[in-house]
Amino acid sequence: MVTSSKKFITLERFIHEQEHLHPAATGEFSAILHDLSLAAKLVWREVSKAGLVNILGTTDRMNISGDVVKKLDEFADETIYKAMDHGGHLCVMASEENEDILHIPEEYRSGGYVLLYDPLDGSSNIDANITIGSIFSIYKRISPEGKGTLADCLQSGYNQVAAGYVIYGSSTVFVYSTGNGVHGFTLDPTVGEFLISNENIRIPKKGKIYSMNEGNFNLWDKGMQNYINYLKEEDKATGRPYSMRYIGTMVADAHRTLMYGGIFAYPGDKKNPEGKLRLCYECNPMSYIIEQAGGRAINGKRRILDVQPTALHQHTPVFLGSEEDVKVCEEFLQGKRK
Ligand code: AHM
Ligand code: MG
Repeated sequence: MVTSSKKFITLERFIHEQEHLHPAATGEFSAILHDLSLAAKLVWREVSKAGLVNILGTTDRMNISGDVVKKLDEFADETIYKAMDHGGHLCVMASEENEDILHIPEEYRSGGYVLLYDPLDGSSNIDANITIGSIFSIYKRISPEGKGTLADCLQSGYNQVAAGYVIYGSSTVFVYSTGNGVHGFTLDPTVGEFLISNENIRIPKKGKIYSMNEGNFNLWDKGMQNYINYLKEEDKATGRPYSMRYIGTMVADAHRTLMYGGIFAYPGDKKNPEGKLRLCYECNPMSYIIEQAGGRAINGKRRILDVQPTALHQHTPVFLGSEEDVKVCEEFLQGKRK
């Protein structure tokens, strides 16, 4: 018999094995991750059909079975909510697509956890068939019981008990961490399972790629401009000039940064001093993953995960990636280097 060293471990089994590392675990938390992986498959199924909608016949936003065709981001938003609302493990949710917190329907039990999610990140890329993703973040509730509250959702990122994302790219990958390393699972669509593909991902200490919307260069402050000019200078010892890669989907740009190293940023600028990305839905979960993989994530002044959110949809500048790259960037932002 030919044997191979490859392990076929499903996400489901991996989650159970991780649960056994914590003797006090109730299984509640594992159940949330299971439900999320189901939501990811349902969203993937729709995302992968996106380009076919016109071919399969839709008129006036009605599909062939007579249902109204929803925008993909609305579909993803509802799908994730519905996959998660009845498990009995969550007390409240909040989604980037909704202004207010989302309560668990009265008929279902409330649990001990809180879920925040960005259902479809990079949605402006959908029509061009460019990679998009979903992002999630899980906290323990701080309210004592009953319905979850806004305060449950407005916790600092360091309180996250798990975070992750799903990237719908050339393959679909589910990446998550529960504070015990970062693990990636690739969807095998033929069996409908996420199989382990990247166990214990570590971000390189330093990379050679920078990723940001440089079209905003003239709106950035001097420190940021100096940093970009520095990255473009030639210097063999520090591997410059760096390459620039920018997809415009945070999930994809952050995932590449996680795998290859370097830096991803969305700085504040003259028009939007707090940048474009959201602290609770995008920056906290991504910062958690990057830190768990050995990287660094700051808002220019401090660690992202230490920021106390004051509003669900608040924005924050973000600089994340390889430890060394983010440190050098920070020195430029703080005027220590010019
Ligand atoms: P979205 O959540 O509406 O898709 O917007 C967020 C996206 C991020 O994925 C990405 O990093 C950023 O917007 C790109 O913005 P820009 O087009 O300004 O570069
Ligand atoms: Mg987004």
